[in-house]
Formats: sequence, C-alpha cells, structure tokens
Amino acid sequence: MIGDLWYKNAIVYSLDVETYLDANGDGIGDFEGLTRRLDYLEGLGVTAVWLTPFQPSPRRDDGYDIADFYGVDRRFGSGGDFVEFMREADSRGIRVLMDLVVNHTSNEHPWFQERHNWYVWSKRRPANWRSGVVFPGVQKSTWTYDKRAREYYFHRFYDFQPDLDMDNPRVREEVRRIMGFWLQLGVAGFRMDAVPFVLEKPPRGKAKPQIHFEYLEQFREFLQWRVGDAVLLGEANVMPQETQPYFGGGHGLHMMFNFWVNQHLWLALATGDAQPLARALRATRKLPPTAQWAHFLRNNDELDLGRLASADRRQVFATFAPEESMQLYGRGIRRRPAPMMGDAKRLRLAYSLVLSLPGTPVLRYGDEIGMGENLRLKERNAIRTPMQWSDEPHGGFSTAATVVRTPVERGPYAYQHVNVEEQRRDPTSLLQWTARMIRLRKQCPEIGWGDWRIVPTGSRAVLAIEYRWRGSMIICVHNLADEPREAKLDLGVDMLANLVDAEQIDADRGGVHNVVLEPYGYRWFRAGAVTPALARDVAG
Ligand SMILES: [Ca+2]
Ligand SMILES: [Ca+2]
Repeated sequence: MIGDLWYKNAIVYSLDVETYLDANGDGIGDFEGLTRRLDYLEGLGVTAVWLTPFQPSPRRDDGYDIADFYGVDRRFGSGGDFVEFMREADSRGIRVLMDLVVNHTSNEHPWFQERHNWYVWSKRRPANWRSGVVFPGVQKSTWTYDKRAREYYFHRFYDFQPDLDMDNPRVREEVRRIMGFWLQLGVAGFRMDAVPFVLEKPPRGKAKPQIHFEYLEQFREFLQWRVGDAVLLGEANVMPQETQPYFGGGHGLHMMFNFWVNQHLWLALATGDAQPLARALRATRKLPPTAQWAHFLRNNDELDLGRLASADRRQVFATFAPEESMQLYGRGIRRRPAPMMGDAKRLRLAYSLVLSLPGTPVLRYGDEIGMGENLRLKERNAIRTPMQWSDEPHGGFSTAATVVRTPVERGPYAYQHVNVEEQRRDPTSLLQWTARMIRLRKQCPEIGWGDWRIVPTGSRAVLAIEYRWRGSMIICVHNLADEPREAKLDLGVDMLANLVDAEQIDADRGGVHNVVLEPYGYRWFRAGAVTPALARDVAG
C-alpha cells in the first residue's frame, strides 16, 4: 500500500521540453535532448518530472492551447522519440507526469469547426461578457463572437482558447480517452490544468456558479481502473475552506498545489515573520489520508498573490518586485526566486522550507542553479527561458543561430555566470546544495507521511515543524529574519541530532532545546540518536 502512494514522498521537477535541450540544432528543445538529460535529473535526485504541454499546438499560450490531444508536436520530435524518452525515464525510476489541459482547446483544433456542441455557445451576447477574465489587462472578455457559427463562444482564458462543454457526456468521455491514451504510453498521472474552470458550469447571467465535483470523481475512477497508482495533481487556486470537495474524501484529486501556503510563504519571506505561513499551514491541514499537498516556491506562471490582503500583497511587491515591469495582471510577479531573494542564504532558506513543508515538493527547472528572468520577454515568458547548461552560446541549450526564446544573457544571472557545467564542479554551488537537500528529504519520509504540528519557538521569525511517523520524529527549524535568532523548543525528547552537520543539542534541565540560528539559518533534526531511523522497519 505504502509503495503505491509513491506521490506522498516524491520529488517532482517541472520542465518544458521546448526550452530544456535542443538535440537536433533547430533552436527548439526536443524529446531527444530531454532524454540526454535524464542522467542529470537522476543525479539531482528527482523522482518524477512534470512535463508542461508538448502536444501539437499553435503555442500562443505556451502549449496550453492544444490542437491535437493524441500527438507530440513535431517540433519536439516524434511519437517514437516520446516512447524512447518514457522508456529511458522508467529505467532510471523516474515517473513522468504530464499536463492535462481539458478546460479548453485551441481555436485551431478541428473540433472547434466540426463538433459545435462540444463547446459553450450563446446566440446573444451574455450580459456578463466582460466579467471573469483570467488575464486582466491582456484579455478583454470571456465571450467572443464567432463569425462562422454566428454565435458567441465562452472562453475563460484567451479568445483563442474556447472552453469545452464539460456538461456534454461525449466531451467527458473524450477526456477519459485522452487519459487512457497517455496512461497506455506509460505516464504516471496528470497535472490537471485549471480544475475549477474544468468543473464549473459556464456562468450565464446572475446564476450562482456551480461546480460539478462529480465529474472529477468520474475522471479519477477511470484513471484508477486503468492504472492503479496513477495520480491527478490539480491546479486549483482556491480558498482553504473550498478545498475539501476537490479531494472528494479521497475520491477526487490525489494532490493539489497549495497556493494558499505558497502566497503566505512569500509574505513570510517578505516580512521575516513566520506567522502568516504557520496560519496558512494550519488552515490547510485537513486532508483525506491518501491525499497530499504539493508545495512549491515558484511554478511556470506568474507568482499569483491574488489571495493575499491588498496591504500584504503590496508589501510582497515592494520587497520582491518593486518595478512595474516585474509585476503581471495586477496580482502577480514574473520573476525567478534567485533574483527576487538576491541573497544566497535567503534563497537556500526558502528552498529548505519548501522541501520540508508537510507535503510533496515540486521544483522548477533552472531554479536548482538559481536562474534569473528575462523581463524583455512578454508576460510569463520572462521566466520560461532556455535552461542554462554551460557558458557556450545560448547557454549550451542549442547550437542553432537563433533559438525559440532568448536566454538570460545579460547581468549577473546570464548563462555565462549561472550554468550547470560550472556548478557541477563547485561543491559549494546551489546545484550541489540542492542535490544534497533532495537526498536529505528522501531520508525523511516522516515529512511526507507523518503527523505534524507547529512547535512554539518563542520567536516570531522562527518556524519549527515537528513530524512524527512510526515512532520516529523529525524537527525542521527555519529563521526567516536577516538577524540571528534563538529558538526555544519544548519537544519532550532528550537529544536532537542535526541531519546535515555533526551537531547534537541536548535539552536543558527544564527539557527545552535552545537552538541558535544564524540570519536565514535552518536546521533539520532527528529526535534521539540517528541510528533508529536506519533500523526502522519499513513494513511498519
Ligand atoms: Ca530541436
Ligand atoms: Ca470551463
């Protein structure tokens, strides 16, 4: 059973084939290139990769506008290249998750012409045609007139992404067929895009929004009949009190990105106050036993701060994205973590936190070497630049004269300064540190499996989380302040063994551990001696 719930302790790494490595020199990343880098990913220690969309697409929204659900975009290789990649990943024990983008299709998908009733139409322009846009400032409406059909179609996102009508049983049947196709090719599950919008009844007039959670349970049931340990990892940026129906008591999503914790993590980093993060963790504590949160620092979109109170959001902007060009849609930040933090110690603190939050960590390509952004590129493309492998032209991404997206080639984060090749040879590099921390996280299954509680520390800046599982106990302590802090921990145990350094802390006479942390310092401890963990009976 425990082995089947592999996602409880996975290390997920997300990437876009288009910008990872170009093997055939046409300037576009491809599956052959990605396959060549599987040894790199294995060395880093990741156990699963999440591929953003690679199916045929006009790519007006970076592939989230799919024109054929059953193929591989020719620019990235053939179906054969995909299968070779899957086989090589499997031989290294790396699972593959892929995006399932079924809220909408590209308007160039043949269905949009041929299957009228698979989409959402209105003969008249709905009164709310301007409301509910997802990309304010860029997208003007949610209903657009189609000259050919002489009707208005609904699009929650851009006008070139018409929404599928999920109320049509034929559409839901097709979604199952898409899942079945890729499961048969070996994927371990799906990162389900825009889940609330997939399940919503398209809003017309003033009717109360309705969300069909039963559709989600039907998708999961199908998935598990086909492949028992396959998972759905959902993107649903919802309030804590709205999350339960998405998990469906263990019959809905297996995992969900924790956007609530993510936004409060950034608030905590901006203010040096751990309390907002502690509150967010408590607010999202409740989960069915087989479900899991996915925690992340950054994903492939803007850093969405829309759920924060406006004063808090302003503070995060002021700290991490003071210039308007760094902000997006009035709610988010289009930067990478390394330049946002500016400080190497603070960056490591942030990743140590993400790796130790109760859940499964999801990392993003390039962040393991501290890549920056290219603000000259439009909207979210700023953080979707080619992976920086070396100091060769285009960062070693491609030998072509021109490439699919301009890499970061100016300033301190340019590929000449920030690249894999250099960091591979430097034991103090972020890359080597990340690999060590991933190894450490894998040695602490208590974090993914255990019961956890937030331990009082006597300092607002210090967050301490205790995890207990099968008689063993881990404590992770993080100082968010740029000054030293002392944490006083009352844990009811004698000795704390540092899992990184040869440090051991005994409780004082009152049973309290005094942990002194440097600015942005962090510690991972095991309670008691280190050896019992090695002797732990895996079968329990
Ligand atoms: Ca290529
Ligand atoms: Ca929809």
